[in-house]
Amino acid sequence: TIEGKKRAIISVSDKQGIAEFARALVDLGYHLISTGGTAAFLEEAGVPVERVEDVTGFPEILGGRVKTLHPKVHAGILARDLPEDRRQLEELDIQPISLVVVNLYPFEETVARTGVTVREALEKIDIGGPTMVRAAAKNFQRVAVVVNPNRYQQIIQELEEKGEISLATRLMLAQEAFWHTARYDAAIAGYLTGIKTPESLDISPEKEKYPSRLMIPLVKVADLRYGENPHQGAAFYREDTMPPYGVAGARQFHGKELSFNNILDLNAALNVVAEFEVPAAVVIKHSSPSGVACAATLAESYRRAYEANAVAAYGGVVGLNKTVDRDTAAALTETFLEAVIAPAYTEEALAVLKTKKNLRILCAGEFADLYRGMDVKRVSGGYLLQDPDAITDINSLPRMGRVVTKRHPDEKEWEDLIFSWIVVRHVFSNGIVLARDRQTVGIGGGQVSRVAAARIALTQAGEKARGAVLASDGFMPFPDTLEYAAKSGVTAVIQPGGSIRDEEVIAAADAAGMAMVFTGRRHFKH
Ligand code: 93A
Repeated sequence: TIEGKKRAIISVSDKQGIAEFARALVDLGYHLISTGGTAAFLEEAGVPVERVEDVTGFPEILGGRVKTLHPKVHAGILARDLPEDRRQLEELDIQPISLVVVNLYPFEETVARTGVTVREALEKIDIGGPTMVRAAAKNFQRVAVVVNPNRYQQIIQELEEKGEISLATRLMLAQEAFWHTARYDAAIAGYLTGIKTPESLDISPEKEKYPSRLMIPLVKVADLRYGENPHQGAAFYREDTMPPYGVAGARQFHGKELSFNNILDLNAALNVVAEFEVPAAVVIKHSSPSGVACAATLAESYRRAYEANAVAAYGGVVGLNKTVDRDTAAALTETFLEAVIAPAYTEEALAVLKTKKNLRILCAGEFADLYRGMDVKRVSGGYLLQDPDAITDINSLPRMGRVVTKRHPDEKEWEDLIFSWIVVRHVFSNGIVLARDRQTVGIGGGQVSRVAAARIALTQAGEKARGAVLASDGFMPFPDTLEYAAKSGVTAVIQPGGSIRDEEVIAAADAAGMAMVFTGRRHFKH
């Protein structure tokens, strides 16, 4: 074949882990070639390397802009294992290279810093690195390319076990490499597109919040059996972050394969319970909460969330915001559920839950930062981007909210008003939530009139509406919803306010002896 001694070129900006990796390669019989900084780093670590200048017979020039851009390097990478290619390499005294280890100038990290000038950013556009990466990836039939330092260990292990990097691994590495350079170029294109004053390279361009071109790198998590309905094909993708996060980063411990709708419901479940500091539980059906509750213990929270609408909860998806203990697990196994998601589970709890053969058990880890980046919605021919509807600062609500009625909410009402205001954010508009003792007693959502949503919530609550509070995701355009609620025994209301008939609505609340809070902020959800 083409190979004599195995040759690897190593040229990395991120030097983490490279000394150990390079040493292991030398131990496996590789001859190493490196660019200036990498060579110095490896020599310092006592790893023998040959400088790329000594291979090319040409110095690194133009302040490093031209280091590896040379036929001795690129023919060494691109040569096929064909008689004609072998002959040409021999004729021109070019040694074949079988492993390329490159990570690029940190362009994204550089432009993410504030105050970086265009001139500085341009210097961080790597040319030689991606050229080697793309050449090696193109030639994956013979060459392996490593762009991701997380792969070093795996590569060494494979070399130790099999004596070579398999074709399957080389293909996988090539895929990773081209995604890597594609993303790299997208970041550069995005940055350059944001430059409005090309005359001066010595200013730092203002960062656009919504870029004029958008590229979101996504990684496939799994092909799904089907989509929302069995006749629709589907797959699940996650954002290309390390580590993965949110519902896309959750680990499944047990149960049947996740379905498309399970993932939507798990997402909704996570979003609701992540709002609460105290133990909280939610049951989700069709992306909507059927019941939400807080209590002193997680088990009690779950029971109350379930009982909030026991009919709907059958076959639901449950979200919990604390480590699931045995009591909670026991309660969860009492009925049929599709899936449960929580930050963690005790061993005992898992053992109990696993007695349900099909129950999908998901571990989400800590809930930090569920709302990273932009919220995206698809429309025909395009996408809408917006800031996520940020989590309400629960503690500031009583101060933020303005009491508009003669009577002020008492302490218990305040607690329920805050609770219901948090929940109503997660109900499709028009949304109405009735709550009592931090348990939803009626939820009306996805209605085309507010009064219809209120009717559904009040009918569902029945007697439980007595002494409950009401949250409305948008303002009440007429006093009708409020009058209807008062008649059913609702004592306090929270809503954005801002209708031209606010005065009439306030008068109706005063007439009924209700307390009402205006938040000044609405929470539509579509
Ligand atoms: O300026 S470059 O685009 N020109 C090159 O020929 C070249 N070859 C490798 N940058 C080049 N590299 C990059 O240098 C690599 O992608 C790597 O990020 C970096 C390693 O340089 P050093 O070994 O000197 O630290």
